[in-house]
Amino acid sequence: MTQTCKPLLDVLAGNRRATPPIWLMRQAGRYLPEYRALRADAGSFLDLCYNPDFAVEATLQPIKRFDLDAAIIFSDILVIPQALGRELYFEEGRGPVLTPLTRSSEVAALDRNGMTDRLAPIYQAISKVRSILPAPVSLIGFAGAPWTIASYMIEGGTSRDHLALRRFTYEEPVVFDRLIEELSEAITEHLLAQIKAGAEVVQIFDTWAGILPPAGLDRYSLRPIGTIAQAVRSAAPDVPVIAFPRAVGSAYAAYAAIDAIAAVSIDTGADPRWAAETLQSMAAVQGNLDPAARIVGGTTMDRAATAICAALKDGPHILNLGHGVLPPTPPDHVARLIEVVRAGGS
Ligand code: 1CP
Repeated sequence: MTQTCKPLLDVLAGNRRATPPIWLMRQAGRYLPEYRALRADAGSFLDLCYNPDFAVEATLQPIKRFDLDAAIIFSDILVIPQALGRELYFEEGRGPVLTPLTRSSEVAALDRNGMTDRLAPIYQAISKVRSILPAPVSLIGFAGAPWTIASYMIEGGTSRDHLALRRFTYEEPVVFDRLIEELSEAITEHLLAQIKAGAEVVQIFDTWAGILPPAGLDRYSLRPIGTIAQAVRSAAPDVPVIAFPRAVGSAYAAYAAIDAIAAVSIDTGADPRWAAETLQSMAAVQGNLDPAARIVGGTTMDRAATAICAALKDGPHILNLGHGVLPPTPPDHVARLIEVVRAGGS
């Protein structure tokens, strides 16, 4: 059935549209003055995430301003380790800080009991957003992938070389497998709770997949994401799963080949013509405008967006960025991007 009233769901069902649906990773956030004001009211980033009224407002801000096809619930991938009992806070100018996980006893101590109770404010925010979103706009829930969440847990925050994480996989393979398994269960539970609350699509962010060697990619990214997507499909067959294994090059094809994955989100470095030829027969393709071109705007942005849409026009395509919106993005450029893409249809 063609769901023309919800363009994103239509494309995720495998249909091509004259103009692609549009949403942007990190479409809520610091580049919006109204977000900065809300963030100041909330006090901290985590207060924004865990107060349903604030989270609803942050989710809706980009929808009120721009003609987007989807809202993504305002939250973070790091709520899972926190809900499993790890310490988390956000430091101004530095990003997330977690107590680094180093021992097998700390993996054994991760506690999934009560996790969804601790994350209940997120589900409340989802139900509220769903009840007020305009009918054509789809609501996206999300989670980090096990590998990317494990990265923050082991490194204790953002890392340049991920050496502690990479060493851990070789030095403690059994413990690491256990961690990936535990996170996979937690992620599945969190995604299903978001779906129950009203999420119509879910996206799995594997931001750091691209640092894995081939055997590790298969073991720690592709397989766990496949297992999670399959579990979501079994419990909620109508809810499509988008996978974003960032910077995995030709391995995107292996994700697109997974039946339970409806779309693959490609990063800035992937060639959209290659994606059209290789991926689009297996899955919808989401992407992949360079966030820097979006900051520059003008004809640079217009040309980049038009080229991506042209390359992917013969199959299911969702226009998005290759990675998240960067704080210096002028909001006007977002409005212009949407206008250019919507005008390009044939
Ligand atoms: O106000 C602030 O300072 C908070 C900045 C911020 C925001 C707006 C963080 C901290 N998280 C978010 C929201 C967020 N994070 C969303 C919301 C929905 C949206 O509008 O898209 C989503 C989907 C995320 C996902 C996320 N968080 C990822 C995966 C996607 C990606 O960008 O690669 C990752 C890796 C995180 C961790 C995280 N959260 C925040 C920071 C600063 C970071 C670290 C990023 C890094 O290590 O580079």
